[in-house]
Amino acid sequence: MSSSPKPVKKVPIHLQSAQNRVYIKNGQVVNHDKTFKADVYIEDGIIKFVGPASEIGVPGGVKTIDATGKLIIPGGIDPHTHFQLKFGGTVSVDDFYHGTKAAVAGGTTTIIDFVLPDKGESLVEAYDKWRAWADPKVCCDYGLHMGITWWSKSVSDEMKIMCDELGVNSFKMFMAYKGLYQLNDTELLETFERIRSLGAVAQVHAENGDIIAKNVTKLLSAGVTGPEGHELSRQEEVEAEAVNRACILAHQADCPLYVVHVMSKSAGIELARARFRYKNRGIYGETLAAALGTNGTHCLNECWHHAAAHILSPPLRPDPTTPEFMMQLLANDDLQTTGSDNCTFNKSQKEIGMGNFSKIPNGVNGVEDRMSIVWEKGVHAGLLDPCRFVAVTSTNAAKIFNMYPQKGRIAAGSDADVVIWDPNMTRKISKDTHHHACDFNIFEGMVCHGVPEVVIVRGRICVENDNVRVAEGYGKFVPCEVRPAFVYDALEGKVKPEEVVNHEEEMINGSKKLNLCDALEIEIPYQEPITRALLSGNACMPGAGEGSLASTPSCRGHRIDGQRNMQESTFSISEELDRSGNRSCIKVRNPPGGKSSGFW
Ligand code: URQ
Ligand code: ZN
Ligand code: ZN
Repeated sequence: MSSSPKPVKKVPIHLQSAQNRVYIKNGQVVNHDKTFKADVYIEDGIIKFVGPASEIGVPGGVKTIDATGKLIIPGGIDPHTHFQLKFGGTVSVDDFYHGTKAAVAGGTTTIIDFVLPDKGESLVEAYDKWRAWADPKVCCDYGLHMGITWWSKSVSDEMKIMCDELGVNSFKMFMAYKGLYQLNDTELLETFERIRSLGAVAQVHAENGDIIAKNVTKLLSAGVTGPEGHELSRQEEVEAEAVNRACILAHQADCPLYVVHVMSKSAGIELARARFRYKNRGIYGETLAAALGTNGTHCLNECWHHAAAHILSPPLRPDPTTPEFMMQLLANDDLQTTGSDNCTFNKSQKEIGMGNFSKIPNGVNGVEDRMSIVWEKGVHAGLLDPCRFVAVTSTNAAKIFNMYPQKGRIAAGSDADVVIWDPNMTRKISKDTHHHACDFNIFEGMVCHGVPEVVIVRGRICVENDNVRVAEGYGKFVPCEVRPAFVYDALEGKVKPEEVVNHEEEMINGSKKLNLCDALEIEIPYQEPITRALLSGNACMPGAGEGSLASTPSCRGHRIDGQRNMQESTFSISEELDRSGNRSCIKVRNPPGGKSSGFW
């Protein structure tokens, strides 16, 4: 073993324009698996060097940034956006320019949007439409998922073209939106089998659309027409049932499944149970900034516009303990990613649903504030460490959709999507200062620790000194190959995912680091079926005390037969919530199949 130190290889630095070359010094690099002090050198949109300053001569004529006291993290990856989506009889106002500008402003440097063909529409034609919309407008790189909104041999055939020729490796099926996008179980099984054969990744919108359709009819005919009817029509168990069913259908088809927008404790538990049942192979879950940063009590607000602005599906839940629970699931690796599902509508657009909550265009903001929300509610709250923050806001999405390590890592050879993150800086969220095109922000007034001080998009400095300077059309489409190793090597048993070993050991000997509630008890507020609530004459808030009278913001009365009676006042969701603060709860004790010290 030579005693003398190896000669340090100097990285040759060619003289080029400073804009192409950025040198970040004195920062703390944070990747999903480790954090370390290092300097970072960027040239021509690629990270060329990560390491000690001694190994790289400080070049002249290069843009140098001092990152003392700051973190150097991979640019955020938001795996779930809907920019300029035609939906609910209108079009979401954040187009691919405003949406990606807002993303970059918040530290996200890659987004993955959804092509959602109309029923009967060719997937390839729909894809071409989305590319034509996005390519000239995007300020950051982007990928595309494909929605399977109808099913036929031709759809199955075109899925192969998406994978082989057009850089799409994931397909989203809907178990809700009956009559619009919803597929039945046979169709779901067939899509899962097709996706498995292509080496792609399945996604589901997991809610039972049949229950929802029935409940919407019952609620409207009983005179419940305001935004408060939205969550009543699709309670937690309606989401949880679909999550469980989707996981079983996918497992039966041996197809990897990514459940999008997991919005409730019940659904999160079902996903965690499936992950444990299948040894973390092939089941992944996403939650949203909305679920982590706010809750469904806003949908009970006396102001119709405020309530309607918080409507998305699956809904925000009225249980105020949901946000922390979802963050704990991310900490436990029971959930893997955070998206935004950014699908914004202005107040005037939301008014389409005035008088009928089922017509309120579904969707909220999130793409700009996602990273700060996760830092505030996760890291600053002591539930996540910085490495886990990077995993759930960037790296895991890159791995699942096969963009890694091009995206999602600070390493030589990776794209120079780099954020200098100030963990101690705070910012106050407001519609008056955000970069969205919409006139509402569901996080209005929230103060978050964790602010992107500098955002570099494939080598271009787009955020610096509180200035957002993006270039429309600078972003590029990121083709995603099939068979992401992170997914398929685990699914096919080629690797034993590390966390499976730790997770199992922790589950068996009870040493699981995080126990969400004391000794296996998880408080799930009981929600009475609306059939009983509505038909009980003096309907009361599901789960509240019997016989309580009140009136909802939208409904001033209904009779036993469900007909609307303008004279009587009926249940008021907000009043019942207040009066029955300690709503009856059911406790989930030892899971079926034996003792566990955390999730099943
Ligand atoms: O369901 C989705 O993900 C799309 C249509 C956006 N809307 C929503 O409420 N999540
Ligand atoms: Zn969805
Ligand atoms: Zn969505």
